[in-house]
Amino acid sequence: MDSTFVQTNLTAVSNAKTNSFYNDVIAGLHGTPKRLNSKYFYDANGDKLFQELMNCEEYYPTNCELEIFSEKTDEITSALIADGDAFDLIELGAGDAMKSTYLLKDLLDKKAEFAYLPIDISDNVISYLNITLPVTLPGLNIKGLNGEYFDMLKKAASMSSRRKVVLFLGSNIGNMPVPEAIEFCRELRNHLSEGDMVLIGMDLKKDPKVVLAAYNDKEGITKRFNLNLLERINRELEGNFDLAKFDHYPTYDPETGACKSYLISLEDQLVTIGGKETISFQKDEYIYMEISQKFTIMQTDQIAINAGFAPVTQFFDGKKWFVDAVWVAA
Ligand code: AVI
Repeated sequence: MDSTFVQTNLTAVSNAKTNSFYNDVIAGLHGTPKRLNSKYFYDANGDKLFQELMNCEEYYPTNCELEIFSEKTDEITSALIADGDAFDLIELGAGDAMKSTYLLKDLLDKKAEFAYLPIDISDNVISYLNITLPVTLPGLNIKGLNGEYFDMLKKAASMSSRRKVVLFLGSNIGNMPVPEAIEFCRELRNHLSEGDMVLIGMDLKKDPKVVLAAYNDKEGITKRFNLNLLERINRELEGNFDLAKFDHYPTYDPETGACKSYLISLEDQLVTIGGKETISFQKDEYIYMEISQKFTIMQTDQIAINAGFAPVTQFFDGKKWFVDAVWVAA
């Protein structure tokens, strides 16, 4: 293939990505209230900050889920193997696949017949997994898929007719408001067939002080994680946010389980984006940045049923702060 053609297409793809980022940012900041979509947190710097966050003292969800995967490996893989027929293990947003590596190793030890299909929006992540996992896990049949979740699920379905087991870990589902989370699970169900399974990680309601501290860490990593999106807008969309003029404000409502993060404008100010859009902020005005929903166990079952799944079993950490639930497509 002509290299100019490849380059032109790559530029077109990256322009399309930049355009939808730009359009979402402008629409969000012109809205009332102002908002930004937390899916844009994860540029290279955001990825690094999230890694730092996962290692910080207050951010418990990662450690809870790691405890479940390391201590209940045998029970989890037995549930996924079910009757023993071959399956595709598909992970949505695989990242470094640290948690799933526990399952992969155990499935290989049990000589289960499966292929691992990690899906991630980052092509760096997919290349990394495609290269490193077969070395650390000899015998692993891996085919990384780079793209949007549902596009890649469709692709996975066209590649094999084997039973599907989908991993959606880390309480990523909590970054959607509950109605959107149900809609997402319904769409997931529509991409699956009866008998396919989902293993979904969900953060649970707990002492409100513990939840709030996880999103208000002493080192200020969560603050930098939120401010990084403004920095990304400055860098990629020619914005001129002055980061020192915004503060991070997390809240947790124990009644609804909604943990929300805001950036607060510290003064009246004007921000320009892309050299042509001016956004005005009043002192104390907020930008709604992210929701990290916490669930009750009953709610997790209700979401499953609402979306066309039947809850099968649940795995908890010792403190019962986090659940990994197994659902089967009904
Ligand atoms: C990725 N997601 C589940 C994290 C969460 O807990 O909502 C993102 C995060 N935001 C602030 N800290 C962590």
